[in-house]
Amino acid sequence: MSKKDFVGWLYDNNYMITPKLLDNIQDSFDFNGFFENKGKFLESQEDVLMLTEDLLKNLMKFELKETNFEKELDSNVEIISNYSSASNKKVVKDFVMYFRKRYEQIKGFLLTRSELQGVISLNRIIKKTENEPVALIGIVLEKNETKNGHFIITLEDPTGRVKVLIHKKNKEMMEAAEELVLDEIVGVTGVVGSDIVFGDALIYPEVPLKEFKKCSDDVCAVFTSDLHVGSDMFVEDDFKKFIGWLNLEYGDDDQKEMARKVKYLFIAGDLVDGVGIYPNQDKELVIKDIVEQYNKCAEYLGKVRKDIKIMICGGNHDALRIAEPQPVLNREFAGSLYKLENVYMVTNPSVINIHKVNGFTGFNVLMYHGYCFDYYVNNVNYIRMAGGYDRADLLMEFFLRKRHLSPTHSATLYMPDVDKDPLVIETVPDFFVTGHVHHDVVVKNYKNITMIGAGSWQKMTAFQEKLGHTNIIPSRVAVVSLKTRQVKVVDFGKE
Ligand code: D5M
Ligand code: FE
Ligand code: ZN
Repeated sequence: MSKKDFVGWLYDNNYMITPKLLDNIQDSFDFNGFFENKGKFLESQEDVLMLTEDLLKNLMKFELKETNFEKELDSNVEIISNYSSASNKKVVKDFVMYFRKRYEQIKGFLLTRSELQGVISLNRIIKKTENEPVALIGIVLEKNETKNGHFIITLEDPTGRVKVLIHKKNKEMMEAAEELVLDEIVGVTGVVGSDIVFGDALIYPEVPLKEFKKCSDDVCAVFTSDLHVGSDMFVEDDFKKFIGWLNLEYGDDDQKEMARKVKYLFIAGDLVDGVGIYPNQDKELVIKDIVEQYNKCAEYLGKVRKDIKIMICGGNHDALRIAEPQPVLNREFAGSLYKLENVYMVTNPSVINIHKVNGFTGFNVLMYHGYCFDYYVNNVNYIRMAGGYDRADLLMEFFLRKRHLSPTHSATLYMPDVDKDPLVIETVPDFFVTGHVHHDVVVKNYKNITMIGAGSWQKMTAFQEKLGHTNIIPSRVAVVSLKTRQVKVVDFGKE
């Protein structure tokens, strides 16, 4: 029996041998003799361990600590919330229903707040006498600053409308009002005036403090986004290093040790650069055919170790409708990605539960590309002033407080064709990952939710430069230990 036959026998019997160990088996080894004595007793993983240790002891100088025969760790992926489109036809009635559903969903979150116990519908305010305290819930129809520096907001619910005055001396309420945007649903407490309510406090639906979950397995999840395969600015060499790292072929010992623990890889949209996405894009494409772009993408992702589960959603560059929620990638164009057995296609947005194994309840990951960020960076003052696109963390906090991924109607196109608003943040996640911005990776904890503004794999394009995006930093990924919840940012753009 040859070395090759030996390996074949191991595979046939579902035993694994590491390439390193194999390299260390000398060709002069007496395989036949070995099988006569040992081979027939091989029945379990432990037997293989014995066998290989025996091999090692007998055959070569080899440091045992370098071998890796740990029990293969379990992994698991369940898609908790995936949008399924029933129809692409939309009529005005659907939009009315859509807003009504959103109102009911977010009202549900607000009603858990103690300040809003005893909330009344807006048509009942006229029955109240002046100076009586009230609690209200409504959609923000208007927000205006008066010449004296106060805010007046108009709230609407299914029964009526009311104006609320936010006095500039009420610092806390003024600060909260800074981030109030049109069409969002909020609670207000105050006292009744004539034709107006004098506001005391503004209450956002907000996420509750989350349990800071950790699992006992020493496994990691990697978060990235915006590959833009097909673009002449796609950083192919860096991306190859990243794939090499995942496959334990690249990096120093510590980095390889980290890579070995990776079981989950999230990619938050813009897998390819697409075709005809912005004016004169074709001049910046090295692959001009959308199917070829996805094929190339699948070629890279197809090299990733199969025990790493890859979750993919679409972005505004993918060959999909731009309206959110976006369905899973199109099979016709991205068929090559569908062929990869470790790929899970999810909608944008979606909630995915990972690592529900051995009695552990798993982690919920909210994944959203973030196309609507453009609107909020430009329209929410405090985010723009704090750094705009550099502050994906502020954007993510903003959405978590509002329990909605795009509260303002005009910020994103959306499809009102389901029985609830799929952009409402219903599940409070353990991880919230977004892409789109292409600036540096941002990681922040908010109420024990790990927020990750994932990085990109595309250098600054001429189009982005024209838009003023000069702070584009590709080739960095966030690696999260699910055991410790520590996050490391690994840079593949060096050298
Ligand atoms: O987005 C890449 C980057 O370019 C991201 O930071 C947003 C920015 N971008 C893209 N389109 C626009 C528009 N229309 N206005 C402002 N900023 C924009 P990507 O989705 O990869 O093209
Ligand atoms: Fe992008
Ligand atoms: Zn994008």
